[in-house]
Amino acid sequence: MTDVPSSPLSLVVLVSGNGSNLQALLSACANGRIPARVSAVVSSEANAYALVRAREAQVATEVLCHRSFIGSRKDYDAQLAEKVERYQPGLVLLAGFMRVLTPTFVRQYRGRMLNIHPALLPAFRGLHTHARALASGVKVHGATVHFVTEELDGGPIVTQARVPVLSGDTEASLAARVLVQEHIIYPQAVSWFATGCLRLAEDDSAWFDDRLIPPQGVSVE
Ligand code: NHR
Ligand code: GAR
Repeated sequence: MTDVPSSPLSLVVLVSGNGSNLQALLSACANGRIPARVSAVVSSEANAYALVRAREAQVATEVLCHRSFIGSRKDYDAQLAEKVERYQPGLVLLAGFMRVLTPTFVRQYRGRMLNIHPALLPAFRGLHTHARALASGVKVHGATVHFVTEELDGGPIVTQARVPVLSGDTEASLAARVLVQEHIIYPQAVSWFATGCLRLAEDDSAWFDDRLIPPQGVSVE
C-alpha cells in the first residue's frame, strides 16, 4: 500500500518567546491563507507567551525547558525531536526559537524546516541583529525566511522584506518595523511550501516551482 499523504500539512512551530510570528501563522491557517494546520507548539521556555497563544487556539503544547535541562545539546535535541515527531510534521517552523540546533536534528528535518531571521541575510547572522544594524549604520534592514541547514542562519534564502532604518531609531522601534514585515513574509513562505511551490534541492539550493531562488551575495557587514 502506498503512503497516504497526511492532509492538510501538519506544522510544528518551535518557539521561545512572545510568539507574534506564531500568531501570524495561526491566523493564516485559520483563515485559509495557509492550507495547513498547526499541530503543536514546542517551547524551550516554560513561561513563553507563545504557549498562551497556542492554548487559546486549542493547539497542543510541549515544553522542553533548556534552562533546567541536564544533559548535552545532543540529548536536548534528541528529546526535542521525540516531542516534535509525536505530531508527524510535514514542516517544522522556527519562530523566535533561541537555541542553535545540532546537525543531527537539522538533518532529520532537511528540506522541511524554515526559520524567520530578523535581518537581511547574509548580513547579521546570529543574535542582537537590530542593535548591530544600528551600530553599523546600514540604511536598509529587514527580515529573511530561509531553509534551516547546519550552518547557523546560513541556509538558502526563500524570501526577504526590507525596511528603512530611520534617524532616531532605537533597537525597539527598528525591531517593531521589521516584525510587521515578518508577519507578512513568514505566512507567505509557509503557504508556498504547503502548496508545493517551494522546495530545497539536493545541492542546498531553494526553488520556487521550476525557478532557482537566487542566492544572496556576500555580506558587506
Ligand atoms: N540551528 C541551525 N543548525 N541552523 C540554523 O540556521 C538555526 C538554528 C537554530 C536557530 C534561529 C536563529 C535566528 O534566527 C536558528 C537558526 C539562536 C541563536 C543562538 O546563538 C542564534 C541564531 C538563531 C537562534 N542561541 C544561543 C545558543 O547557545 C542561546 C541564546 C539564548 O538563549 O538567548 O543556542 O536568529
Ligand atoms: C522575531 O523578530 C524573530 O525573527 C526573532 O525573534 C523575534 C521573535 O518574536 N528570532 C530570533 O531572534 C531567533 N534567534 P515572536 O516571538 O514575537 O515571533
